[in-house]
Amino acid sequence: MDVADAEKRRRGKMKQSDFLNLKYKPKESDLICLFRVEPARGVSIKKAAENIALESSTGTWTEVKTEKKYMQELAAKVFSIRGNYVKIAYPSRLFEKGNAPNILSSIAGNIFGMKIVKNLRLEDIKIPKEILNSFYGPQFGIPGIRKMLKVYDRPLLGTIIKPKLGLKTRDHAKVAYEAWLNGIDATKDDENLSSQKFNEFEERLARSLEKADQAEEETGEKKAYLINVTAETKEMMKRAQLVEDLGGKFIMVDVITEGFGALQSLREADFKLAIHAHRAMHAAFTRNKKHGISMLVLADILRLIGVDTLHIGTAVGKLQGTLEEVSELEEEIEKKKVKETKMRLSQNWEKIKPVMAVTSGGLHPGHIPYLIKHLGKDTIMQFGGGLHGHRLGTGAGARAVRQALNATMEGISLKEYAKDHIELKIALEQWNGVKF
Ligand code: CAP
Ligand code: MG
Repeated sequence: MDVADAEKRRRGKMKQSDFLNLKYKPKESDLICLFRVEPARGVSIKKAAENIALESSTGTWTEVKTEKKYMQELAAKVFSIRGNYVKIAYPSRLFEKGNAPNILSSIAGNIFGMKIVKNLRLEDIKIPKEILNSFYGPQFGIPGIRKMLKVYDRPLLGTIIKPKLGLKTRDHAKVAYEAWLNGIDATKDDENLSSQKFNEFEERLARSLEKADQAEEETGEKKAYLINVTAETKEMMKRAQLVEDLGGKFIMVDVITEGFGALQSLREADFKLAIHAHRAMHAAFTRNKKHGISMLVLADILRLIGVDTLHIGTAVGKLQGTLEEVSELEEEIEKKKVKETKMRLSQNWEKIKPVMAVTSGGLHPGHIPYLIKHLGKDTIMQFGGGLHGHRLGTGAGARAVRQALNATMEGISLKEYAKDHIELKIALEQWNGVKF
């Protein structure tokens, strides 16, 4: 082949610079990613950004002979660089519709390990309508959860049965019953309880549902039991089926350790069950502000796949997350339209239902006024230690939680209300000074 021919061929191929076009106007159908990029020493931000775009779409570290001209329209494009913040547009044809792991393998895949970046964080994603439409989204969402529990005008109250591991089944169900009876709407398993020998799934399910029915009859309120179905995928599906067969209405899954593909299988099996998403392990990649994937992105993927309730943090409890971060997360999962900020992209969720935010981790009744003030009423407030640790036990702990909620809803200070509510009084004495 002569030199001119070779040159002609080469012109049909992509160059690294094809992945950077600061004049590019993203199309409605593009998926947009906002990255925070810290290039490696001696590398320009443009070069680093270009490499992120190519590695996460059609390119690799060198031009390859196998490229075809028809692929050019699939290249991701860096279209904005502001300080360390880089926006990249991905044509939606790059992705298989309705395949969450596939999308993540591109936009949150190899790029985090590239030597050309010192640190790289995927801050947010904006999902186009045609990708939104290829997923199920939540089956129940906030309105469905409220309808299920017949609670429309206040936050829902939940508890995690504690100790998190070790209770025998009979005791586990008894603790749940005590909590329901004394004002709690939903009791749930802890993230690391599945079907250990001391508390096996089937028996726990049967006994707890029986106790939930009993509590419903005695209180006249609706009660939910969120049993943890996290397991190997087929086993998880079997467990979910069993919950449906025995008349349960809610399940919980550790969505990160379970995996996005398995979660999709669960959602798309369309059991008549709400899905509570516990996010154990998320902080391994969301906590570092310079590197990894933000919780906002995980929340987007989880809303897309279709969980009904999702942990967002507390701002005041034992686990990391500022009020600003927790509030942004709540907006991301609960609103129909989310506005753009420096750290966040806009999103129109179209027909995808809102996910109810769960605030949990080191909470006690004294936190309720703060939580309602800052996070509003569309939350599930969950108390583990801050309920079962009450000096007078689970029943009193549950009453203290319900009293603190009633006081706040009636606009009365907890201190005032505690004067004639002994359980709340004790809870405040016990925990108001605790610092994390
Ligand atoms: C809370 C909890 C939850 C965390 C999860 C725990 O118990 O059961 O798993 O809230 O964190 O095991 O820590 P306590 P996040 O009420 O006793 O703290 O909501 O941030 O995902
Ligand atoms: Mg837990």
